[in-house]
This record gives sequence, C-alpha cells and structure tokens, in this order.
Amino acid sequence: MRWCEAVKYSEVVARSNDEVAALLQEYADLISITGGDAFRARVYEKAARAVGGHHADVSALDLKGLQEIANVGKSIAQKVLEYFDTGSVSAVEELRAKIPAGVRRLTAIPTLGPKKALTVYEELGISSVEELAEAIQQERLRDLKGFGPKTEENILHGIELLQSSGGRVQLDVAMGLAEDVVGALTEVPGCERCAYAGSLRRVRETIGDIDILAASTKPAPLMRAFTRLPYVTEVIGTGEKKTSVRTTKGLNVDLRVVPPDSWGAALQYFTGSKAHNIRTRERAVHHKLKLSEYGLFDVETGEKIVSETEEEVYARLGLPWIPPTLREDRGEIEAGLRDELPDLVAESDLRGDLHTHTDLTDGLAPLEEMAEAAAARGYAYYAITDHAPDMAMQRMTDERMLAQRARVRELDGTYPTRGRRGGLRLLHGTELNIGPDGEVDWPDDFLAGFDLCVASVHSHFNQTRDALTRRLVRACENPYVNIIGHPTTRILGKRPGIDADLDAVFAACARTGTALEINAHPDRLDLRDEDILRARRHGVRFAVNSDAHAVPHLGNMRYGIGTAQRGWLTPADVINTWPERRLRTFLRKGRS
Ligand code: DGT
Ligand code: CA
Ligand code: CA
Ligand code: ZN
Repeated sequence: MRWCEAVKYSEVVARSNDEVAALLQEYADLISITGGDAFRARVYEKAARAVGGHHADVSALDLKGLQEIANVGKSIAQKVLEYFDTGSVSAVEELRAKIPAGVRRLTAIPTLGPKKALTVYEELGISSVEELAEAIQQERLRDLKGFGPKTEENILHGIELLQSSGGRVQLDVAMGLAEDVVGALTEVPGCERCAYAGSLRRVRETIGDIDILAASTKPAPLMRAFTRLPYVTEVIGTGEKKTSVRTTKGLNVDLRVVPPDSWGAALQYFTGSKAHNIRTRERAVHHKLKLSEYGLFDVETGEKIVSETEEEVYARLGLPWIPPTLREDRGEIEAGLRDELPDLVAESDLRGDLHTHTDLTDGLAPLEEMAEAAAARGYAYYAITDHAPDMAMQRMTDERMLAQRARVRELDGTYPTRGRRGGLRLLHGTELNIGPDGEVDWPDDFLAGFDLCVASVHSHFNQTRDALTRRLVRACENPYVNIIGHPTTRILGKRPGIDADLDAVFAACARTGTALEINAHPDRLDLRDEDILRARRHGVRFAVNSDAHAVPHLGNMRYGIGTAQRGWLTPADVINTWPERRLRTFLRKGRS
C-alpha cells in the first residue's frame, strides 16, 4: 500500500512540475521566436530546468517557496502562481497569440532552435513539421542565410528524433501520410486495389506503423514505386510480398502486395487487431477452415477459397461483416453471432457541430467564415461557443458576447446548406469554464440567453479525486450546462486526463440530461473509446464536436466519429445527429 501511495505521489509531483517546466520553456522559446531579449529567454530556460528537476511539488509552494528554487525570481514565481490559479499565464498567452502553433511546434525539433524556426517561417512560410520535412526533401532550405546541406541533414535527423520519441504518432499525422501513399500507389499500372489497414483503419487514437495493402498480380512495380516516394528516407527491407520503409515523419510504413483473389482475407488479417484475429481464427477452425495472411483455406482439401471481399470472409465464418472500428475483441464476435452489432454512427449522420470558436476569442477565423464553411459541409445547424470571461486572456465581456449574439441572429438561416431547406441554423452558445468548485462564469439570468452551453475544465487539473468529481457533477447539475467539453482534459502525449471518478460523472450526466463531448481534435480525442463504452452503459448522450478554432479543424470530425464508433455508439446516442427540434428539446434540459 505504502509503495502504491509513494508512486502516486511522485507522479503528481512530476505532473505539475513538468507542466510548469514546459510552460517556462515555451515562454523562453516564444521570447526568442518573437525576437525578444536573448538574455531574458535564457533566464526562463534555466528556470524551466530548475523547476522540472525540483524535488517537491511546485504547486504546493507559495511566492516565497517558489523563489527558493534556483533561477526562479519574483516575476517567474508570480507567473507560476498565476498558472496554478487560473490555468494559464497571460504573458505567455500574449506571445502565443503572435505565433502560429505550428511554428512553435517547430522549436521542439531538437536540432532546429527558435531562430531557425522563425527564419523558415518568415522566408518560406513553413508552419508545420510536415512542411519543413518536405522543404528539406526539395532542398529548399540550403539557400537560406545560415543554412546549408549539412543543416538540412541535421534538421531532418532532429525531426526523426522528435517523431520517433514515444514510437507512436497521432492519428491525423498517420492518416495524412497513409492517404498520400494509397493515392500514389493506386496510380501504379497493375494495381487493382489499394487501402490502408492496421490500427489506422480501426481508427485507434495513436498509430505505431502504417500498414498498406495492395492487390496485384505484378508486385514489383508497386514495390519500386513505394520505395521511391519522396518522403521515404530509408528502405528497411524489400521483397516480393512485403516492403518496409521509414519516412520523414519518423513513421514506418509496410506495404504488402497480395493476389487479387485473396484481397478480402488479407485485408481482414492485416486490419487486426491481433485479439480480434485470434477470435476469427477460432471461428475458422470451427468451420474446418484456415485463415491466415495468405488467404482462407479449406483444411481438408487445402484448397484456397476465393475471398475477394471481407464480407465473403466473415460470411464463411458465420458472421456478418464487422466494422473495423469494432475489431478489438470487445464483444463484437459475440454480438455478430447474435446478429446484434450496433448500427454505428457515421460522419454522414452528423447534422451539426456544437462546439466551435471564432476570432472573438482564440479562434483564427471570423464568425462568417466559420458559418460558411459549416454550411459547405452540409450541416443543418451550427453552434458558436466562444470562451467565457473566467479565462482571463480571452477578454470576454457581456457586451462582446451580446454583440456576437446579435450578429448570429442576423446570419441565422442565411447560409444555404444541403442539410436544411431554410439555410443553416446558427445557435449561439459559449464554452464556460468549470471553476474549482464546479461554478461557471455567468449567473443564471445571463446563461438563460444562450441556446446552449458547453462547460469545460481549463484549470486546477491537480485537485483531489473527490474535488474533481464533485466539480464535474456540480457542473452537470447546472440547468444551463448542456455538454461537458473534453471531459478528462487530456492532451495526447502531453497531459494525462484528470483523476476523477468518471462513473460518478457519467451517472450525473445521465440523470441530469447533460451530454458528454467526444472532442474530435486529434490532440484530444476526449472522451476516449473505453470511457465512451463505460458512459454508454450509464445511458449518457454524447456530442461529437470539432472544437474548431479554424476552418480546417471542422474536418477533424472524422476522428471524433471514429472514436465514437470505437465506443459502439449509434446515431441515437449522439445528439448532433438528431433533427433540430429534438436537439432543441434536449437543450432545454427540462427547464421550464
Ligand atoms: P500499431 O501498428 O501498433 O498501431 O497496431 P496494428 O494493429 O496496426 O499492428 P501491426 O502493425 O503490428 O499489425 C497489423 C495487423 O496485422 C494487426 O492488427 C493484426 C495483424 N497481425 C500482425 N501480427 C500478427 C500476429 O502475430 N498474429 C495475428 N493474429 N495477427 C497479426
Ligand atoms: Ca500498424
Ligand atoms: Ca505493421
Ligand atoms: Zn473549446
């Protein structure tokens, strides 16, 4: 017992100290990127290292205690306190607002550094690691002042280091690369079919490597084309059946080429998961069949059974086709045998997006552009939910919110959309901050003016389990809170979810008619699949939302839908697939 407690305690220490260290380091980078005082940047950098290595939990220290840490002066100590009080630091937010997030991410490349990051952004407009890798491939960096072929090589190595750390990459990174590879291979003469399989097809939240499958009677041209793709940095191995490469994104890609008559069996095999495959192989044995990566065979005659589609394979096993997002051995085989597979929610079922931002707060695009893009996606309704005043850096006021509402009412129904005859319905909402005690930004009479309220935790992540649970339950009990935004607040690879009793929160959601968000941003995917499965058993409703801060983010819905599918959700479970009237009734939350 004591040992467990000790482990838990040190994890908590590590968590808040790491958070502060990362924030101070980011501030140092931002100072350098924005051309600020190099000496000042170094002061923050040193402080970051000191805090990161501090033996005790910095969130428990006061101003005086903080200043006792090496390299931490009064002004830094004040920023740390501000961070624990409010969840952010206004000085950092101010600099963040000046620099695209992609450029900041460039500084995370070990060999690049802030100065060079700014140069490639200013000179070549590069604002993401992917663009940078591409520019190096095209040898566009070497002509910049202070760069050369050797610098290109170093940076490329840095990108590899960055992206191979942790081994797995985020869903959107893998998806972009896989779609590119599939597109290129489909063009190769003799390619009859090409698709991605593996964890990517199952839409897992992170991807270890990409598995591409092609069907052809002539593998050689496909293998050759594959190894010559521009973002391939190394050919790990190549043969008649399989070729593996490393890419500039630090991600490995396997290509397997199979004869067209075993496409279905191969796709089934390489989609996995391993656990699901073990179960399907059992079914095969039961039917006197053998299922392997080489196809489906009759055990007695050894004859290969033509299986051009997955449907044929599953049918031979006595099963309906099982959607890839369910293939984790979480009961899908049993459900299939009983013919009780869920009718999964699909992206085409979505009628709207219920959590989005504009440039009134930290979004990049004005309301008009976001609404126009939403209409182009065919939505019937669309909610604008900018940040509420307790997040101080957003400088929200009642007046600004009401002025936005007036504009929303003016634009309501004016954007033609496939999804609705009268034009896109605009809902005016907000994203409230759930305070340390579960309170939210505005009094009831002001909240009553919104069509819907999302409420999210944005600060005080390290409260006790009881406090966090009470806080979320209290937010659910607020009659104006309709959706709990990114419920666990995790950031993939950066911040773990908060430690709350989720079952208690799920029960409160079901009891109060509060929906849980499935935040579709690939950095979050929050709730995650396993939590969705649990919440569903409590009878909770869900909202799959983009949390878009810019027009391209609206397209992240595909990742949210994949996650919802992995949680076995049907359209009936997801409020933003419902017709507008039904949605509006839900949003009344039983209020009179
Ligand atoms: P990842 O790459 O870690 O994100 O996850 P997966 O699921 O893509 O795994 P990967 O790339 O190792 O293999 C792709 C699929 O191939 C896997 O989902 C199922 C199949 N597979 C690979 N190795 C085995 C195995 O030893 N047994 C069985 N039954 N299937 C396997
Ligand atoms: Ca894989
Ligand atoms: Ca693989
Ligand atoms: Zn938001």
